[in-house]
Parts: sequence; C-alpha cells; structure tokens
Amino acid sequence: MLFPRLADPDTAEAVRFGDRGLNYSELATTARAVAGSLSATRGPVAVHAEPRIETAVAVIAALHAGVPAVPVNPASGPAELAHILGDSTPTGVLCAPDTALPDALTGLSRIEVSAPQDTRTLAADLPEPSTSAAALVVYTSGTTGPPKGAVLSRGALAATLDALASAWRWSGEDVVVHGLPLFHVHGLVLGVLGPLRRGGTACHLGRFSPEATATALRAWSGSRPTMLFGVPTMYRRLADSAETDTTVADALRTARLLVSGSAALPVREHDRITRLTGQRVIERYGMTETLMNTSLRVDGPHRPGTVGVPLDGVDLRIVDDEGAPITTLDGTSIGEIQVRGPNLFTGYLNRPEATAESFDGDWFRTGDMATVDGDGFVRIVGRKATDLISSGGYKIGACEIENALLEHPAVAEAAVTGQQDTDLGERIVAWVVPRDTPPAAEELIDHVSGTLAPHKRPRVVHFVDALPRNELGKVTKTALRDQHR
Ligand code: MCA
Ligand code: AMP
Repeated sequence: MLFPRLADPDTAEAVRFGDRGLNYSELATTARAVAGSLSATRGPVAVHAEPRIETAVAVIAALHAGVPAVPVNPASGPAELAHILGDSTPTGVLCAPDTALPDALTGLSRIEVSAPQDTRTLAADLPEPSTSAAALVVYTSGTTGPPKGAVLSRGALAATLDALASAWRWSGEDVVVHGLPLFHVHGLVLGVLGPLRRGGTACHLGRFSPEATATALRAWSGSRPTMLFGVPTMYRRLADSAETDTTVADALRTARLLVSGSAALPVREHDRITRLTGQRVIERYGMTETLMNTSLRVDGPHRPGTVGVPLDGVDLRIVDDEGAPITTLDGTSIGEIQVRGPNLFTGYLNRPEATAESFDGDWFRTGDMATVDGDGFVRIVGRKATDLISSGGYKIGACEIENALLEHPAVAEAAVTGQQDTDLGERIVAWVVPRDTPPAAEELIDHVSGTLAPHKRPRVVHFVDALPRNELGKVTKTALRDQHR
C-alpha cells in the first residue's frame, strides 16, 4: 500500500498550504471523490500543478484511481504545453475550482478538485493498483530536443521514499517544510508524497522565501520535529538572510534536518549554514529518471562536498569513457555514474530508442561524472554533457531554448550556454546573431519565458556577428565562453 494512513485515516494533519490544511480523513474523502470522477478515465490525466493544496489532492486522487498523473508547470507557455499534451495525451486536467487554465489546457475535460457535498455518495474503495503501474509522468530536459516524459511506477516511488526514510530516520512524526515547485520530483515526490507515505505532514510555503520558511519552521517547532527540503539557491538565500536576521538563523536551528538536493551545494555554503545555525545540511543526489540514488545518512559521517553513499537497494558504479567499470575507488578516478535498483523509472513515454540509449544493460547512464572513495562516498564533479544547464535547481536543455529563440523572427542564429552565477548556480546566457537590427534583449527574454517557462528564460543576451563553429559546422560553445571572457 502506497499510503497506509490514507487507507485508515484519522484526524492528524496530512497537508498544509498556508492557512489551508487537510487532515488524513479529509484528504482521503476528497481524493476518493475526485478519484470517482477519474475511474472511467483510461490513460493519463494532467495536473495543473499550482503550489496549492488542490495539487496535492489531485495527485493523491489520480494515484488512488490508478491513473498516471502528469504534473504541468502552471507557468508553462504554449510551446511547452503543446509538447507535453501532444506527447502524453491526457484525457482531462485536474485543477482547483477557481483556476483560470491557460488556453492550451481548456480543450481538455476539466475536473475540479473540491470536497464532496455528500460523503454518503462516495464510491466504494478502489483496488490498490500493482506496484508496476505507472504513477507519474514527469517531464525532464535532455540535451537534445524537447523534454521527455519519465514514467515512474508506484513501486519506484515507494522504494525511493523508504530508502530515504532509512537514511534520514524519517517518520510519521516529521513535518516536511518546503516551497518547491510541484511539477518536479523534488517538490512533489519527496516534498508531498514522502510525508504522506510516512503518515506525517507536508507543509508547503506556497512560495519560497527565507521569511516564510522561518515562520513555518517556528510554528511547528514546539510540537513536531521538522525537516526542510530545498535546492542550493534556497539555502544560499536562507544563509544570506540568516547573516542579518537572527530570527531566520534561530528558526533554522530548530529543524531536525535540513536537506539539500537537485544541484550541488558548495562546501562554502555548507560551512556558512553550520556557522550560522549549528546545523549540518544533509545532501542527497537524485534524478527524475532514477529518483534518489545517494544521500548522507543521519547515522553516518558528515562529508560536505560529497552526496553521501548509495541508498538502500541502489547499486551504483562509475564507468570510464569506454563504459568499463572503474574498480579503484580511490576518490580521485573520475567516471560516469550508472545506477540500477527498484528506484528507476520504467522508460521515457513514447521514446523506446531514447530509453534504450539511456541504459547499459540494466544500468542507467546518469550523465553525471563523479569519483567514489573507499567508503563509498560519491563526489559529483560535473556532467558529461555541457548542454544541460543547472539553474536554480532546474535542469534545462540548451537546445530547447535555442529552438525557442530561433522561432523569433528577429533571430537568425542562436546558441545557449550556462555561466556561473552565485545565486542560481548557473545562469542561462543566449548568444544571438540577429537577422537585421537586433531586437531588445528583453523582447527575446520575454519570448522564451512566454513560450516555454519563466525559469527557462535567458538572464543575459549577447548579440554577435557570427557563432564560432568547428569544421563540422557545430557551434563551439567553449569558444563562445572564451570570447566573452
Ligand atoms: C518571469 N519573470 C521575469 C520574466 N519572466 N522577469 C523578467 N523578465 C521575464 N521575462 C519573473 C518570474 O515570474 C518571477 O516573478 C521572477 O521573475 C523571479 O523568477 P526566477 O528568477 O525565475 O525565480 P526565483 O523566484 O528567483 O526562484 C528561484 C528558486 C526557483 C525559488 C530557487 O528557481 C525554484 O523554485 N527552484 C526549484 C527547482 C526544483 O525544484 N528543481 C527540482 C528538479 P515573480 O517574483 O513576480 O513571481 S530536479 C529533481 O526533481 C531531481 C529529482 C532532484 O534531484 O531533486
Ligand atoms: P533532473 O533530471 O531535473 O531531475 O535533475 C537531475 C540532475 O540534478 C542530476 O543528474 C544531477 O546532475 C543534479 N543533481 C541532483 N542532486 C544533486 C546534488 N546533490 N549534487 C549535484 N548534482 C545534483
């Protein structure tokens, strides 16, 4: 059973978003009512994944009905939506009753998430789907083409959440506090489904800010142990705020566990948070396709700069350029991380070739480069492909943004690179050869933000006369970066 406490619900708080909360009984009843309207549905259903309580209910309802949920960024523009809808062909869209859906979603049957008027009319309990059944389809950027839909089974969700429970001593007592987006694994699977699997409480901030984080941690600290989940940009902003505001530092001090993931938290930031709050940040490493692979353990040594050791049930190896496993685990030999285990996705939706390419036998090729030391601690040193940009904890394919820029009438050629950024980790930089008179940079930024999504927008636009290319005609991005330097 994926959510035991929902099968035998009580009045303990399950989810809280600002001043709106649902206990396990209320969540179970509402989700059952919504699942009733989904049970005639075959195929996936989209979830307009606003940071609101209805999103949590919608996903639980889809899981209850055995219908795969496709979480969709509420800020996605028409091009991104057209791709996701065309690829996943959802039969309907789950949303809050007062939501104004973007045009691209209005063609779908609209299923509103609200508490039933009369609980006596609720359908009988539905049978629990099998562990191999698809639970979620989460879109993730790659180095080529538009995002691919990773199909995640119920079994994979359960395996990853249970392995984290062991590493973090995560129990139903814990309240997980975060302000992460709900259309990716971090916020949705770890931040919402995680606490519900444990029988604990998910507390979402609605929108991340250091002040909101501190308020939520303070509010729970007297009664329950808290865990804070965030990406490095959030921890950096929390540390900045804690430098000047002791209430933020004090609130962070009350947490049972601070957990960071989605991108590397620099050792400098680990040290700063420890100095300001006395807390050691637990770092974990995962991927949409693999869910969680490694973590520092609360019962193990603390090694900032590493992402800890493989989680229970996860096999991890590093391989050299020829794909041969590296057996000298000396903490210096670098290879690509490959993983296998019950946490892995089932495949990319409608992309059997891409799925096959991403595996070497039953080992999934992560594309992350790392060293492993004699104690099994993994240190990520970078990515194999430089065309994936890690910005604010989002992984963004350069190619996707280049294609969007090329659709703008004033753009003749475009290349996109990542540049180091103290706040975001990397910032997206666009290099554009204009057709004629260069448009305003802001116009191109808005174009990408509006057609794809705001977090995919370039932060800097350089207009150039030509793009440097190698003898095969491929843009040499290192030359672009050097040229700028
Ligand atoms: C939008 N804005 C614009 C434009 N478009 N401003 C100027 N020009 C435009 N064209 C606005 C936005 O709407 C927003 O406005 C404001 O700019 C700031 O947006 P932005 O800078 O993009 O974000 P931020 O507010 O600074 O957010 C930083 C963040 C965010 C909170 C750290 O990046 C974030 O939530 N990251 C989490 C990513 C994540 O969860 N990744 C997990 C995937 P306004 O302020 O008015 O709203 S990885 C994963 O799942 C794996 C499995 C793993 O390991 O975890
Ligand atoms: P996504 O495919 O969007 O889920 O992003 C997954 C990628 O984020 C991984 O392949 C890593 O490159 C990166 N990542 C996740 N967690 C960490 C971490 N703790 N340290 C470094 N990189 C990370």
